[in-house]
Amino acid sequence: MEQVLFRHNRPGRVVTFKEYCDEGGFNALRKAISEMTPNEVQQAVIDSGLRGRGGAGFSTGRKWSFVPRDLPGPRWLICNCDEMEPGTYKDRVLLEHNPYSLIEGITLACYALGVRHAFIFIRRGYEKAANNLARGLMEAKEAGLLGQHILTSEFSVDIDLHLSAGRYICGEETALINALEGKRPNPRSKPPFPATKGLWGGPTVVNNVETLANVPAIIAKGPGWFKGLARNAEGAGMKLFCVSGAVQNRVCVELPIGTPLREIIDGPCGGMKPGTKFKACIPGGASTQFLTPEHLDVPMDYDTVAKVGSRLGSGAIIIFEEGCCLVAATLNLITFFARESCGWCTPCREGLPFVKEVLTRIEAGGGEERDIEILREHVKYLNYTFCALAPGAMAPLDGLLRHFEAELREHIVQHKCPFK
Ligand code: L3W
Repeated sequence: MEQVLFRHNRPGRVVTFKEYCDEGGFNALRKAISEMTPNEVQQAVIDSGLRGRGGAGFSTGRKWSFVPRDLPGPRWLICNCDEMEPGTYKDRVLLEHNPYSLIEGITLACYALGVRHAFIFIRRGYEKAANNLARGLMEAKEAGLLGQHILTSEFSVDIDLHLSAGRYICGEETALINALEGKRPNPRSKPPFPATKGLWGGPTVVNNVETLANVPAIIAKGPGWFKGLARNAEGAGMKLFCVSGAVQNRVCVELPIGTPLREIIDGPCGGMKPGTKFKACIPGGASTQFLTPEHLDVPMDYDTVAKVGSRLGSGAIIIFEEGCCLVAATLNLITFFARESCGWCTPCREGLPFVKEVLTRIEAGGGEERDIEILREHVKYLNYTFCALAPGAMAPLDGLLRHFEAELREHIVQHKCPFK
């Protein structure tokens, strides 16, 4: 199968700068600088249908187009490598094998946007990925592909690697911007969106690693080719899916967007763990809704997954088997979100620990019938916050209430977890 992001991968080691260049690496940058205007690069990304791979799935080219080009003062690009969504490890796998597609992608994005200074915001725990990037940035600079007068043109850009102290909230774009400014990472209210008012008040684009790493191939081979890689008309391009939970092989694979869930499980994952049966999954990191056996043939693209009530999110699929308690699984996720809340918005700060308390009680057998309504109300009210953390935390709970209310009720009626 054609690979875009994993094309240069070597088993068990990082691709070298020479190998990447020998396989056509940095030719997209050469092509853009010598043959394309910045607007043409942006238009190619719009036409490719590339959507943000960090979780929200927003059109990348459209996001770029929001950046005002006529304002005085600098504008910025930030690559979000603060990957911390539970179950999500795709950007780490990508960068441990190849830092160059990202470096080339960032440089192309800066060319399109007229940005002179970009940052890679990476969590400190991603040591191997950070080392690969640091070396890659040096190699690209020495080869004249980064820094002043790239490929002897008028185009110059610097990329700084910023090691984050690491909290989940730092992956939220406005909290990330505050962190980069040296402030406490509380999210900012949107609008204004970062595209118009972001880092130090300047127009700022924040894109995920996987998103930017796709850009060189789009420029090299064209937007039509990229779009056509998807399995269906709703999708565009490839997607990294990282699968964990009750499958035979827990893998991070690159597949066409729109590949049905069943094929991902039965193919690269080698099926369910022996003796287990699929009960449910969370398709795109912890802040998405449960999918059930009736969704096994759903194509994994942004629009179709949204139509069945969930989100493709980051493409991190967590699989649960029959006999596994989804109340406990949801409690586990809520515990994570409650801990990671920055505490800025009251519904999030107070609501998440309360939801955790209610679910803990139900799981321990002390739940009451009215708890179900209380949980339902919180799914509704925890949407009124600056950022997506609390609404995201409510997604699996909402899914639990929609698809597995009977399981919640069993806990209450039996005064214990029915799976223990
Ligand atoms: C200008 C408009 N820009 C939307 C931009 C906005 C953002 C993007 C999506 O994250 C999920 C969350 C987590 N003018 C705009 C506009 N934009 N309208 O488009 O925006 P939105 O609001 O749909 O989503 P969001 O709040 O940014 C929602 C996940 O994303 N998340 C991401 C973490 C990512 C990493 C990573 O990449 N390493 O950690 C964080 O919350 O799942 O549910 O850029 O500015 N009219």
